[in-house]
Amino acid sequence: KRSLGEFDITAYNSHESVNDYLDELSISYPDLVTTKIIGYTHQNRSIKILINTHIDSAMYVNSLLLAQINNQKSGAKPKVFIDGGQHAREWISPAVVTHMIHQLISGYYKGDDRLRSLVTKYEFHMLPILNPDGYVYSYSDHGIRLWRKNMNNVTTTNCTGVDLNRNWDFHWAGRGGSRDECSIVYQGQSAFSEKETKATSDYILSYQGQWHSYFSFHSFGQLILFPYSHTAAPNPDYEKHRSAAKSLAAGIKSVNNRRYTVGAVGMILYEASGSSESWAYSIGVPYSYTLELPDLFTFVVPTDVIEPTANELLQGLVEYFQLIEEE
Ligand code: ING
Ligand code: ZN
Repeated sequence: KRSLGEFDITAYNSHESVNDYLDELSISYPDLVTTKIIGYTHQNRSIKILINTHIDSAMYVNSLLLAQINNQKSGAKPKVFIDGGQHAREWISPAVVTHMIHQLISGYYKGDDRLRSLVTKYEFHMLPILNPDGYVYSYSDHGIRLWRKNMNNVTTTNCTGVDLNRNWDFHWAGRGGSRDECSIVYQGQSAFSEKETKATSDYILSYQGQWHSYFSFHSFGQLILFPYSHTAAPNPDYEKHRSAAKSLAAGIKSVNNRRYTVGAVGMILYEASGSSESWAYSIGVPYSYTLELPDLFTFVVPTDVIEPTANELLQGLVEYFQLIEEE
């Protein structure tokens, strides 16, 4: 069996080796990270999440005291959910989430103050591959590289699967999804009909009220998108979402000069109902985003884009949290 050092963090890895890597991290750094299986797919693959459970003792005691002073219920750290790989063909997304996990851990041990403060102040719940069956199909020599949906109800090629980002329970079956099984944006038989969206949303709901932010990584387009997605109308927190997104974009740009465009999904992209970020916002996650990673006009991105993208996103997150903390 492969050891930790053998995982190639700069490559596109199989679902199995990403999951093994997460477990190896939790074994090598038990005081920093834990993994959890949050559910199983239609083809019985595990949906695995990694959490930085580490508590810096001084910070933690401080937050408990503060919570007492402010008469709050708990001194728990604000939680941040990051998922990738909701769409099978968008390989850069799981690769970047995995790379960010790697950097957060190695940055922590190397004493990178920037990353240290991130994992000390926030509890990251990171799910690199939300759609394992689709990813495996896209990854396989016998599959279809540009597959988007999951692999529920395998029939003739295009009519297989559900578009997971049209299956969430917020304005499900509104504009931008399809009732046609053979459509690339097939919304499923009902909201949360799919095991992947059901498992992930149940997990998020189990910590309802504790989330600070939700991020879903897709490709491509270099966009930072926020609710609403089912309509072009602005959400009630539009200005707040926009200003936080702008600091995320500024942090990203400061690293490799890559420019991200900021806006509400329904305003700057297209109307798409039943998406994860609008659902997360609807259940009370204060800040919720879909990120469209670098725009090379294709889903097939060379591996040398992975690391710079992870680097700039981490700096983006640093500046994003700073801005929100200052408000
Ligand atoms: N794009 C997204 C999609 O699901 C999107 C765009 C973002 C829709 C947020 C709804 C909400 O169609 C890709 N590339 O998947
Ligand atoms: Zn996508």
